[in-house]
Amino acid sequence: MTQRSVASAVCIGLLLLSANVVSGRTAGDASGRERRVDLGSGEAMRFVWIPPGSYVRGSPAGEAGRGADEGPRHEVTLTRGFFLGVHEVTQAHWETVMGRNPSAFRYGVDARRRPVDSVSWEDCARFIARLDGRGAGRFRLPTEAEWEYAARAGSATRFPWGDDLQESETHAHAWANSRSYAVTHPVGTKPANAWGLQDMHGNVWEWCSDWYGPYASGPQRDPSGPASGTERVFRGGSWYDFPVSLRSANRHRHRPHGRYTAVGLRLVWEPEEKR
Ligand SMILES: [Ca+2]
Repeated sequence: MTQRSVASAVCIGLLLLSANVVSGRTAGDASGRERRVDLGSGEAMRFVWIPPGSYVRGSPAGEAGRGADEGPRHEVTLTRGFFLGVHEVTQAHWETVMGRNPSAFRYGVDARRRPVDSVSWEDCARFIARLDGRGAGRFRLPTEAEWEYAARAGSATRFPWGDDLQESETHAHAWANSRSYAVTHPVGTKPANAWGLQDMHGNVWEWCSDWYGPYASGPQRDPSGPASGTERVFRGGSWYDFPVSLRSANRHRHRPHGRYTAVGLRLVWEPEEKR
């Protein structure tokens, strides 16, 4: 390809991307709660608007399976709403943006619709930087507080579908051990929560933006975790974990360079225009 034809191809690519951005800004459901951001190559991400509000973060002392780091419970107020991915980032999304697919579960006819796995927190930062350069708005990981707010979707029980003490209902709502057959599954094949989000629980854990640290006591506004740390938070449990790890309040973490077959991500999208 000559230099001129490369330049032409880049221009055409930019025009196509521009068209995609326009469709990203206009496509959505009638209420405007859901939006679609095209990535090119026929791939798109869906986002749903999560309104601002308050909730009680953490678990009560008596919650079955509780970890000590889930308290003290405290009220969190999120003063700003945000667009959160309806689904985990898929292998197709990742490959479209990064040009490669690092997933352990990349084989099989449905692999491209499965969540990307084996991506570190640092890999996610690189993915987001590349997405940000596409002119379709800005992207980021949710804060841990945003993640739990969205996962609970107004619920205060162990899981958004109830306390499920026998954990017999979990598998109707989420991909978890021992009904996941030890693999990830295409996103969006389990029911959505009350706010339209799927697979918040199970399939893959989801990196959050926060450093891991103990909760402070007392009400908090827009918390974003400690200023520094050694491990980053991920949430929600996975195909590998038994249902108890899928509880809304459960917290887990690892060093930011760690890659795990049970950990992926979900994005927040910040469109350029003001709402
Ligand atoms: Ca998940």
